[in-house]
Parts: sequence; structure tokens; C-alpha cells
Amino acid sequence: MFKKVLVANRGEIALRVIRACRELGIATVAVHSTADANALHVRFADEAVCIGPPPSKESYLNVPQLLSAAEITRADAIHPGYGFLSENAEFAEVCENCKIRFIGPRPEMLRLMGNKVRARAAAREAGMPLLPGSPGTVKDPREAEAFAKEIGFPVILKAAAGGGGKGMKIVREPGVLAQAFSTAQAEALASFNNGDLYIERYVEKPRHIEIQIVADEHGNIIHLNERECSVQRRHQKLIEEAPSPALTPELRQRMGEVSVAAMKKLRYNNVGTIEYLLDERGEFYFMEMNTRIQVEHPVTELVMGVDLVREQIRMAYGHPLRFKQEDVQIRGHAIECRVNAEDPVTFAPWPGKITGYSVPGGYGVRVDSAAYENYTVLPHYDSLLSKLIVHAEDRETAIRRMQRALSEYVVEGIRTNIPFHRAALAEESFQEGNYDTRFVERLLASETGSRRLKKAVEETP
Ligand code: MV4
Repeated sequence: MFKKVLVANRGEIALRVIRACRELGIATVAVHSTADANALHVRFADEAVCIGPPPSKESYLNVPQLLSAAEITRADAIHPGYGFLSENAEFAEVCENCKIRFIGPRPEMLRLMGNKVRARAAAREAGMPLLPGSPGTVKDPREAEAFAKEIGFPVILKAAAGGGGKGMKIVREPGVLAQAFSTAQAEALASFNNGDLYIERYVEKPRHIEIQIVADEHGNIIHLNERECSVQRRHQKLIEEAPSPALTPELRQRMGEVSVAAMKKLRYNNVGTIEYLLDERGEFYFMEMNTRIQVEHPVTELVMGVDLVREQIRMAYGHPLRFKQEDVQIRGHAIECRVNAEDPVTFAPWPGKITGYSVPGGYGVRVDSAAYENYTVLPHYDSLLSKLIVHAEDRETAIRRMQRALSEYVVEGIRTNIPFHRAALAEESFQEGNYDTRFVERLLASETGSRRLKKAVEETP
């Protein structure tokens, strides 16, 4: 096994990786910015190296500093967590050139999935269903108009280098397509330094369903079923659950089988997630693939009984998968609420010092967090404070358990979105499992939703 892993991340995911390493008997190296000197990941690791000032560009994204830290401490692998350098093919390549194993897929795989046009073509060849759209990059507004005519309106323009919702433009009528093309191209160029666009039929009220893939270095590939991630605001997921209330056992099996067959064709390795849109007719379409461990991986861990980070590290070392598809099955239901340091009504980030802190616990409750009393939430990084995850025998019990856990959670000194979660879980559409990607928008616009949110804000100490 690896002797020492450097964790190129911070916050709860750095802790999550350090915990997995400790259980595997692997020594750990934390890296941190000057602002994170008192962070929990620094305290829980065996060693720590300061890699620069607070801005991510100069610390957690600083490749030379990270590699120096790995070399000085003689780490034999780097775990990138999520975000930061986790999907950066150049970083993965530099690691391998320095004889340090990158815990993730091969660099070519990161490169392939990082370009959404190439990923889409590869997905089609590998047999995954796609929405009607351009087979490659759309060069100019005239070509876009020709495709739109073929596909039919509404259509969506997406950036090849985008992903996670950045650089998308919905177009509902022919008259505004050329203008939308120019705007999307300019935005893509400014954000990603790549103005390439592609076009697809637009699905009005989709659900976001993603399939978890686990693939070893020997060609063994299985799926761990789906996560439902439709509760989002501005492409930031807020609540995830597994299994999805929208899937029948037949559809679940089909999505899993199509995904595994495609991953075998592409010779995918390590953990990954295939993101699908599910339309109102129950048809699913490949959107993109995430080549990293994801924030919401715990809901899969709880319902499938698999420690995903441990398996990820074992597979990166070269160990074969320890179970087959028929060995894993769904047990009960899990829900995750992302607790952010932000205003519960405006969603504006709310960094600051946590003056009082008490976490929920009890049967079926898991809290993945790097927060503690007197910890200061920094303005330099994302506002995820904690992931509150519950597991229960069925969905109704899981919702009740989450409501109970949310009511126990005390965070003083800063604002959090705990009141939002209380309002969301009280929604009839959520309780019925009858929601889509417009859920948050509808909650905030509705009389009952906004009243519940206001009440939850008042009732949250
Ligand atoms: C779409 C779509 C509708 N039709 N593509 C947003 C993130 C990116 N991964 C894909 N996204 C979408 N692509 C077509 N052809 C709607 C979205 C979308 C969305 C997807 C998943 C979860 C939340 C979303 C919120 C708005 C739009």
C-alpha cells in the first residue's frame, strides 16, 4: 500500500481523506495556506506543510509548491479531493512524471471529460443516450441556426470547456439565436480561454440524476446506483439523496448497465460520476462526467455500504475491486444537506467566527465537517461548512431524521442556510419526491415557501 499520501485540499474533504488513510495505515501530509494554519485537516494529519498565502491560486492551486511539499515529505501519492486540481490533467501528468501517484483517473481521461464536446462524442460512441444536438463544435451563428432548425426550439448553447452550468444560454426562438451565440462565445472565452460552443435540445424541467462508477486498474467496473441532485440553486447543489424517488427499479438497472458498459469501452479507471438529465417522460441523457470524488459521495456510501474514499485509494495503488455488481445493493435511504455559511434568504456568503457550535448526532446521523467552536469561516474559499447526512430504512424516516438533526444543529456567530433546509424539507413536493431542478426557484417564489423560510429563520437560534 502507499506509505504516505499528501492531501492537496482543505476543509471537510481533506479530513475525509485523512480519516480513510489513517484506517488504511497510511501516513498523511496536510498542505495549507497561511490562513488555514489552525484548520482541522492540519491537526489531524501526521505532517503539515504551508504552501502559500490565502488566495487559492497561490496555495491550493500552486502546482510547484504542492510537488515540492510532496517531495520534501517523501509522499508516494497525492489525493486531490474535489475542486482545486482534482480534474486538472496537467497536474495529474506532472505528478506521474515525478513518480507520485495521482489518486484519480489517468490524465487522458481527465482531459477527455474536461472537454464537453469530446466527452459527448466519446459518450455517444460508448453507447450512452444523448439529446439531439451538434456532433461537435458549432462554428458560427449560421451553423447554430441550421442545427436549431433540425433539433427544434428551445435549444441550449453550452461551452465546450464549461461544465457545472457555466457559460450556458437557453434560446427559445430563432430570432435571438445569433445574439445568444455571440454572448455565450464571449463569456466562454473570458471564463475558460476557449470560446468553443455546442448546441443541444433544451429540456424544460429535468431531474439531475448521477451514477456512481467504481473502476479498478484491472478492468473491473461496477456502479453504485444513483444520486438525485435536483435540489440546486445556480448550479450549487443543496440537497442530495439516494436512491432517487424518480427511478423505477427497471430504469435504475438500465442507467447502471448503460453506464458500466460505456465505462468499460472507455477503459475508465478510479471513481467517477456520470451526470444524466432525466426528462418528464422518463428518458435519460448523458450530460457530462465528473472524474473525481464528489461532495455528495456520502449518500452513496451510506445506502450502498461502501467506503468510496478507501476504495479509491486502494484502486489507485493497484488493488482489485473487492466486490462484484451482485454483491452490492441499496439498503434504505440517505439524504445530505449541505450546510453553508451564508444568508438563508439571499444566499450571500457569511464568513466569520463561529462562537457557539453543537453538532447533531444519534442513530443514522453523520456529520462531515471541518468546523469547530471558535473556528473562523474564511472569505477566501467556498462557503461549505458541513455536510449533514442521514441514513434510515426508508425515505419518510430519513426525512424525519434529517428534520430532527437540523433542529439539533447549533451554529452561532455566523449565518447558515439551516433555515433554508428546514423550509425545503417541509415542502410537499419534496416530501412526495415529486421535484425537479426548478424546485428551489419555486420554493422562493411561492407564498408558502417564503413564509416557511421566514419562519424557519425566526425559529433558528
Ligand atoms: C441542460 C438542461 C436542459 N437541457 N441541458 C446545468 C449544469 C450542466 N451540467 C447541465 N445543466 C443543464 N443542462 C439541456 N439540454 C438543464 C441544465 C440545468 C440543470 C441541470 C442539472 C441540475 C440543475 C440544473 C439547473 C439548471 C439547468
